[in-house]
This record gives sequence, structure tokens and C-alpha cells, in this order.
Amino acid sequence: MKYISLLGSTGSIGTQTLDIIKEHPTEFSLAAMSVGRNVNLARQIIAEFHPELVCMLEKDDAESLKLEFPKISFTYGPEGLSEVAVYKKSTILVNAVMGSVGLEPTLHAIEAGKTIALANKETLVTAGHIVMEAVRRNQVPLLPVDSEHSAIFQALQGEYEKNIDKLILTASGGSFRDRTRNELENVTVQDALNHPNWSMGAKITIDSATMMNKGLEVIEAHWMFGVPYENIDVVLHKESIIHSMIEFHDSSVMAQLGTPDMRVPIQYALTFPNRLPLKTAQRLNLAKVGQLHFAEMDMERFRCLKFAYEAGMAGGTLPTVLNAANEIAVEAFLKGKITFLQIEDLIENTLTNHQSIMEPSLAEIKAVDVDTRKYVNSLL
Ligand code: MN3
Repeated sequence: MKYISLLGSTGSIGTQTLDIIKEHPTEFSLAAMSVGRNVNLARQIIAEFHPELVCMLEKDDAESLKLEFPKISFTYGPEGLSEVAVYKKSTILVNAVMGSVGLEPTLHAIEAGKTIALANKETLVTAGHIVMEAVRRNQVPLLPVDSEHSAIFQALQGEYEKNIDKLILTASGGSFRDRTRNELENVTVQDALNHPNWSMGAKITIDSATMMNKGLEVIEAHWMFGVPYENIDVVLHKESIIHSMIEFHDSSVMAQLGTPDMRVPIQYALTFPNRLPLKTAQRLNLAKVGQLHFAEMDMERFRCLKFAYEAGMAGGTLPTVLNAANEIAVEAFLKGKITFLQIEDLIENTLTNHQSIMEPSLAEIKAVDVDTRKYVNSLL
């Protein structure tokens, strides 16, 4: 039995992780979990999965749930996330919280020797050098949950990282892939939330539409697989059947394919190096799919992807700024405070105004993260 700590259990990745646990009750058990504000769903999950420790975002919610479930331990806030991450009984942390709040619990879990199944991109984007150093020092497995990184990780089995020439990340193109820049002027939040292939949370769906999601994934891939940015390509692939590829020195390309279903990479991270059946997954029928399409990525059309490459290559605290500025800008767009294209403008402005610190410490990263959020909010 594998005992799991799950951060972000009511989100899209969180609920699909729970699906996997439910499908394999003799393999997995939920030992500890965190929930943001969705108290009703938290109640249902607790009743069904009986975790021993639950972290709520708010103290009030933790206290009121404690009255309903007196046998369960409750905690709250950012420190509570770390308690869940290092929960004694758990051997694996599934980190599916959104945003840079996911960084510290990951670091604590690494130090505690837990296997990390990482869905929280911000962990590697904001502090890749610190996280990878901790992973190496503690020799813990860092397993990707993101579908592109899982594809690369799967294609890498039986291979040597030193033989990688290039990583090729596929991008569906998001909700606006068939629109020109001019046609993006007046798009609504509703339009942006309508993703053609993947059903995901609001923030990541907007990130897919701006292509920032792919930008964050490029930075994530750089750290996770130790490949220089020059050797990471992005190709538009609207069917999302090929989830990413590796090109090796001899020009051979390894790809991982499947119908778009996040439960496949989630389950692989939980079972690696083994595989288990996944009854509910739809099998790939290539004859039915018929054709796969690919197109070059236009960096002027998707400026957020360009910003991400630039911030990644420049390094220092710029990726932290990129991510924090994006989080605030997307939140503002979702609240109707700014237009879709202003997301890019805010990020560009913030990056331009930042004095990067090279090889930042964790404290410097946290300070830059806070300052960036303040700065972007002051522009709104
Ligand atoms: Mn992805």
C-alpha cells in the first residue's frame, strides 16, 4: 500500500488523483490532504477517503470541520501545507496546488525523503536550482505529473539523458489557437475558458490561451531534465495526441501518445516504474483520429512564450517575476479588471522593471515573489 499526501485535492489534478486512488483501493490510500476554500467538496472527500490529516486554507474552516470529524487532525495555512507534505505515514507527495505557494511544501517533502509527484509547475519555475539541488542531495525521485513532462520521462526510460539532443514539447494552442492577434482584442473570460482538448482549472486554461502555460513548461523541462533552453522546442499540435518527444543524437525521435487524459500521467507518477490498468481511460484509435497536425510556434503571436524563454535563459529571479506577474495578471483578467492582451503587457512591463538577482536564495525568491505581486497590483 502506498500512502499519499495530496496538496490541492479539490482542483482538477487533485480530483483526478482521487479517481486513481478510488480505482485502486488496494494499491493507494490517501493519508493527508489540503483543500483551499471548497469546504463542501472537502467534506465529501474526507467522508469518502478518510485521510488522517487535513489542511484547510482558512483557520475557521479547519475548526468547523474538526467539529464534524473529531477523529481527524486538522491544520491550516501555508505551514499546514508543509505538514501535509511531510506527513509521516506518506511515502509520496502529489503536489497539485496552484501557484508559488507550492514551493516550500515540495522542499520540505524532499528533505523528508518523500517521492515527489509534481503537478505544481511553479515549484521548478521559481526555484529550479534550489529544488534540483535538494533532489540530488536527498536522492528522492522527482516524477512529473504534467502530461508533456510525463511524456518525456516515459520516452526516456531505457535511455541516457546524456544522449538527448532536443526536447520537443507539444502545445494544443489553447482556446484561441485559430485567432489572429487582432482577433484577441475583445475576447471574453468565457471565450478563454473554453479549452478545446483538456478540461482544467481556470488559471491553467487561461495560461494555455496565452501560451504562458507552455512557457512555464519549457522552464520546468529545463530543470527537470537538465536540457539547455536552446535545445527545447515547442511545436503546435492541435489534437494533443502526441504529448511530447525527445530527439536523440542519432536523430531518432521517441514520442509518447495517448488520448488526452490527465489521469494517465497522474497514475504513472504513482505507479512508476510499474503500470496499472486504467479502466476509465479511452484507448487511442489512430485510424479513427486519421490525421495529426503540426505547425511552427509563432513567438510574436504568443508573446508570453517568448517572455518565458527570455526569462528562463536570463535566469536569476526573472522566472520568479514572470510567474508571479502572470498569476496576478491572470487573476485580474478572470475578475474582469483587464483585457486578455493586457495580461502580456503587464508581464512585459514587470519583467522590464525588475533588477534580477543571480543565484537567488530561497529568502530572496520569496521576497521577489511578494514584491512582484505588489508591483503588478499597483498597476491595476
Ligand atoms: Mn501540460
